Amino acid sequence: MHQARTTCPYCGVGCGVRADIEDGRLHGVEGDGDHPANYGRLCVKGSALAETLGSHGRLTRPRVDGVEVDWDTALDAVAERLQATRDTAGEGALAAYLSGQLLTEDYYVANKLFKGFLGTPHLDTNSRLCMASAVAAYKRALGADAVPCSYEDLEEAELVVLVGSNLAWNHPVLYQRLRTAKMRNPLMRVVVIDPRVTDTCEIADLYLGLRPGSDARLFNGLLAWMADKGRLDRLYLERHTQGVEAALAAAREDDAAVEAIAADCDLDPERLETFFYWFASQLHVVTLYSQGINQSSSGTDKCQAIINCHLAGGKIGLPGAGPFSITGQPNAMGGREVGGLANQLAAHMDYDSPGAIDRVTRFWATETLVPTLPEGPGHKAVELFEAIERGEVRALWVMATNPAVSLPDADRVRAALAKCPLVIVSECMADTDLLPYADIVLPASSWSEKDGTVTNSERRISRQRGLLPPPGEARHDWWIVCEVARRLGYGEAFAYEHPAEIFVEHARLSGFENDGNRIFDISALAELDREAYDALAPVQWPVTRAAPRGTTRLFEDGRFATADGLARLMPVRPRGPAQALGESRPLRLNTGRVRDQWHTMTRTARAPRLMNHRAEPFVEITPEDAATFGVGDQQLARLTGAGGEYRGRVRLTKGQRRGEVFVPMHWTDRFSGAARAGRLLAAHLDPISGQPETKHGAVALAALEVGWEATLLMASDDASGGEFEGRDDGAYWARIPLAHCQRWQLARGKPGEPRDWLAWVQRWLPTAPTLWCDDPAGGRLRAAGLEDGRLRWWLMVAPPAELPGLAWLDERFAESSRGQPLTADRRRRLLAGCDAGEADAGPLVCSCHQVGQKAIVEAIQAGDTSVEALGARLACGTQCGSCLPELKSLIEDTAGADPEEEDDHARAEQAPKAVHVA
Ligand SMILES: Nc1nc2c(c(=O)[nH]1)N[C@H]1C(S)=C(S)[C@@H](COP(=O)(O)OP(=O)(O)OC[C@H]3O[C@@H](n4cnc5c(=O)[nH]c(N)nc54)[C@H](O)[C@@H]3O)O[C@H]1N2
Ligand SMILES: Nc1nc2c(c(=O)[nH]1)N[C@H]1C(S)=C(S)[C@@H](COP(=O)(O)OP(=O)(O)OC[C@H]3O[C@@H](n4cnc5c(=O)[nH]c(N)nc54)[C@H](O)[C@@H]3O)O[C@H]1N2
Ligand code: SF4
Ligand SMILES: [Mo]
Repeated sequence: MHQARTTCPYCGVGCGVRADIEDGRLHGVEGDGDHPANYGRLCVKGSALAETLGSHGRLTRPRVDGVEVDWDTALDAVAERLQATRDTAGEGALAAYLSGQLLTEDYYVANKLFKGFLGTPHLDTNSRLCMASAVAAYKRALGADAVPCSYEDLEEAELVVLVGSNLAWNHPVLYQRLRTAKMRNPLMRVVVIDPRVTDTCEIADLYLGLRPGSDARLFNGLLAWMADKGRLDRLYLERHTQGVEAALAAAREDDAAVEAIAADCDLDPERLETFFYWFASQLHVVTLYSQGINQSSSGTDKCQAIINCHLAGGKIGLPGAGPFSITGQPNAMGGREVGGLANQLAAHMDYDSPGAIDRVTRFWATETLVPTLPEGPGHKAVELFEAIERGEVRALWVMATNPAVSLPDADRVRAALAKCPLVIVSECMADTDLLPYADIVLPASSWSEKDGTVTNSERRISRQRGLLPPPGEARHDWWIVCEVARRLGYGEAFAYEHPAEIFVEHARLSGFENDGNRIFDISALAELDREAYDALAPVQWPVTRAAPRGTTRLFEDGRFATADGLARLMPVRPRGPAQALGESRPLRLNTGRVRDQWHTMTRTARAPRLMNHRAEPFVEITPEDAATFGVGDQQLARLTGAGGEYRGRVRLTKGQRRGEVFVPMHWTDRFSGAARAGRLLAAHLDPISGQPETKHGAVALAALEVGWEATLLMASDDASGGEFEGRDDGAYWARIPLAHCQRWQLARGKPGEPRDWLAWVQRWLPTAPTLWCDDPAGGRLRAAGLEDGRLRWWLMVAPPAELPGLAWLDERFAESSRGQPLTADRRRRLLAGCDAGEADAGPLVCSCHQVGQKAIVEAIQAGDTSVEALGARLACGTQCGSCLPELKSLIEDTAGADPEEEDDHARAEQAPKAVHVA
């Protein structure tokens, strides 16, 4: 057994991981105590990494037109077809769509090939759906896409404002760091600004549950308030910025009275003014913002409104201060560094940066090529698919992202993909919603196999190391790109033998004719040899001769990356969501993430314990709205939006605002019949960044009327999914992988219709029922199929609330797959689904130690009314800590329930501490 060090492939925190390797297998992971992003911590997704590996379900052979081929044939086909498209339709017909989950080296060569050698500007990335507005605002305000802060600034701040970020679920390790810092510093305050009460509110001193989309009004209001109360840092503004007067004038175009702002944002004026006062009276303020700000048709302005307030108060370039855009994907930042957005060229140079086209042309030595470098920006993600729809773009290469799911108006995207004459997909997994649209499928290596670098949210470059060989014929993304480049005749420019060589070239370009003009400069790393690259310790850019050990904080001298060194405050005029509510679609749709899943679930759904926290697609809504729309808790509902329908299970929550619903972004056609959030959203874009408005849809809600519901468990080798998978049959199904079987949650028929389930079910069960217990009058059935005494399937027709805990049954499937027949006693208990006297654990709360809600509630009732006491008794919450907020709210609900308090909003909005406004 040996331990290797690498980096987690999920979120932008970029945690260091130590992996135990033995006999060519990865046995387990733990947090790397020396990595400055996490100092040994990992969240539940990171700690489950070992469970998501294995060659099962992986793509292992290239495919051309549906036929498995060898690599030479596949690479020849890619090169020939790209060349043919370029010959007939011009270079502008070629496009690539990349991802913040590629490594920097993959990204660099793809960008170099498409923009530099194929001569097309149409190379964009899924970061367009994620970071584009944050990037645009940083560039406009600070002169460069440069996150000023570090994680330690969150710990050193006196006030941390979390805007549109559910940090507890989406950047859990950073959240834990903040939580610990807050415990150590009782003076630190945390404000959460989010229309939803999330687990992040656990550490909030003040929660502002604002009207969706009203953030710019709120921060404009703050700017005006600071000016009115004499809280601007006049000296800082004068020396280091320009534009404050215009920004203030724009902010004052709306009524600047606190009451008026509060009314527009639907907030309590006293609480709002408390926030204003806290912000204005502290110098050490970090405002951390994420998709609640970015995923908006006015996201750039919202980011700017936040940055304006920081500049106006001089709260930037100091320890514990700054506007901190947190990145989502592990290498969204690295993609921005190489120029992976369609409006960028390379290494933080845009097409309109003075001399950039000429400089990059010389660096890549593409002077003699026809065509040479593109002259201006290409299509941004949503526009790219519109260009495909119009037939202008005719060849698309997608790497490490799933536009058939994650783009808004996703069915239209699917139609465009279906029409596109050449779709090439580089992917690790064998079964995704995108692959059916691919003419050429290229199997890529994945985390633990890939070798290169990623950059996290605080500009820290870390090595992700290749520890295991890829399964089958899967190959590294950078290698695939270079092989295609060679076949197109560009072999010399792509003759890399190792990612170290690519990284060094990227580092050289960052310093090439830089002269201090581009803040992204890692030229001190351009000398790394392969050994030094392999050993590279995490380091924050810029890394230059002047700062060889990296840079913790930017703009400490008050000089910004603009030509005159001054930061820009900009006038912001608040705009509401572009997707309008109306009679036919009266509810505001919010979409986002859940704690234990990653995006389209291709990896996280492979770890059964990560499926338990939220097993099915859902719709969160207040009890009042549910009553109005005639849907009940745990019943099925349908949402109708701009591009189609979404079906999921209702979860009543008091943390939601009235008139709003929340759905997860994760489910695809692989996991449910109609549960793609992207179908509900219209594609409205920010005019500057091109980022789509995926947080503010408009939907109608109705109950999904069904005749009966069932749960079917099938042995994993029977569960091909053939009957449902990929199909929307108008009813409801969801697939939930368990450790040793597949669970299908089904609903069919019409209320009052004769229950035809036996006939319906038997059609596709692998064997006839061996045991059954029928209650037609009650509409209930339990049945099981055995073969040679081994369990093949188990069925219960009943509402899922009646399900026994499934761990016992899953264990019986495990025995059966080992060839062990059921004991007579267990056979008798089979329809009950548990051993005599065994209790069901209830919904899973702690994924690490698999502790269910029932045990926790019982322990609380028995007197364990603190998270520490629960941890001591049940071990829940003692490993990664991701469930601590949930434990706390269970304690509040069970032990501390105050009957006067009617909802979570009321609880989160407890009256603020006394406010003294100077
Ligand atoms: N578990 C998990 N973690 C992840 C990911 C994952 O898939 N799963 N993905 C990673 C990626 S790529 C990203 S980009 C990040 C995203 O991280 P976050 O931005 O934290 O995630 P979201 O859940 O998309 O949205 C954040 C919050 O914005 C709120 N919001 C909605 N509308 C508004 C509004 O108008 N104003 C304000 N102020 N808030 C609003 C939502 O209610 C939600 O709680 O997470 C990363 N981490
Ligand atoms: N409604 C709604 N939509 C959203 C969002 C939202 O909040 N709401 N958030 C948006 C945001 S912020 C983001 S970042 C996107 C994310 O959306 P996507 O990028 O579409 O989602 P992923 O599931 O991460 O897709 C990555 C794919 O690449 C594969 N893959 C993983 N590693 C590799 C690799 O190394 N090489 C290759 N070739 N393939 C690999 C995975 O198996 C997976 O199929 O979704 C966006 N869409
Ligand atoms: S917080 Fe969790 S998902 Fe994010 S990098 Fe760390 S371990 Fe991975
Ligand atoms: Mo993202």
